[in-house]
Amino acid sequence: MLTNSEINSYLENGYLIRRAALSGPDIETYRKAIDRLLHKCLIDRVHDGYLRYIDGERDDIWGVNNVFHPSIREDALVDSLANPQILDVIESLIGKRLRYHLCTLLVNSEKKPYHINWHRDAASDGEVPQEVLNSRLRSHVQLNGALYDDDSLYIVPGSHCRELTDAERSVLREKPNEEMPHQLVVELKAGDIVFYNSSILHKGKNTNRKIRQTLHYAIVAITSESHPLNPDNPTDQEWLNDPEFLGNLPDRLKPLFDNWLKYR
Ligand SMILES: O=C(O)CCC(=O)C(=O)O
Repeated sequence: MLTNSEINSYLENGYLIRRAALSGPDIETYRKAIDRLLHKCLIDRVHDGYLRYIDGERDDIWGVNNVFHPSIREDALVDSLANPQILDVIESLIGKRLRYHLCTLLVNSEKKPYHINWHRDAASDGEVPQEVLNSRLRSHVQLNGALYDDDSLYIVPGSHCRELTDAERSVLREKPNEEMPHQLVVELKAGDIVFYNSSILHKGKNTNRKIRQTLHYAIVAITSESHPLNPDNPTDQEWLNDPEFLGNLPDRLKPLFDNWLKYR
């Protein structure tokens, strides 16, 4: 699926952009599913606890967590995780033994600017020891799949595999959403997908509320170091045990959710 040069570029830079990965019909199908899902969240007010609120206040959102939850689930979005343009790429990057980790939707806020601080996903202050960063090079893949043109994700290429520089540390401590040395705005057209290592320094910014519907998924690799029943995983997703959900998954996704149960 990927060339060696694409894989090496991902490992070296911490991200890989696949242009026009999603077809026009897929984009249309996913957008419609998201419109229905947002209606359930914002008008019917189901699934409140999983909304990503701007500034923690409950009047505007920038995303929805756990979009496979039965109260809002849309089959088209479940299927999107099995899209070969997503799953084949993830397999090329981290192997075929995979475990579900997160399925989120990122959207534009309606009233307030969206601007979150620079961070690494596992450490909001960015401080992660070198050996841990080394161990995460192929431990997982995160992605943003744009259904509308999206320039909200900012990254520092190459920062996933090294500790912070003094200049980065001072931005994180003193002005944590301002310009970072060597920052790159990830410019995605509708249908483009960026795959990235979530240890990369990154932030989100959409201060003028430009329309955004972006799939935000993460999958982890099962390795010899994976722990059965990992206690770090969220425990509030009992719905993922639902036999109806598990029984109706696309075949390619079944092992990912079986492994979620085994290695949780
Ligand atoms: O808006 C984005 O693309 C960044 C999201 C992000 O950093 C996060 O979910 O931790």
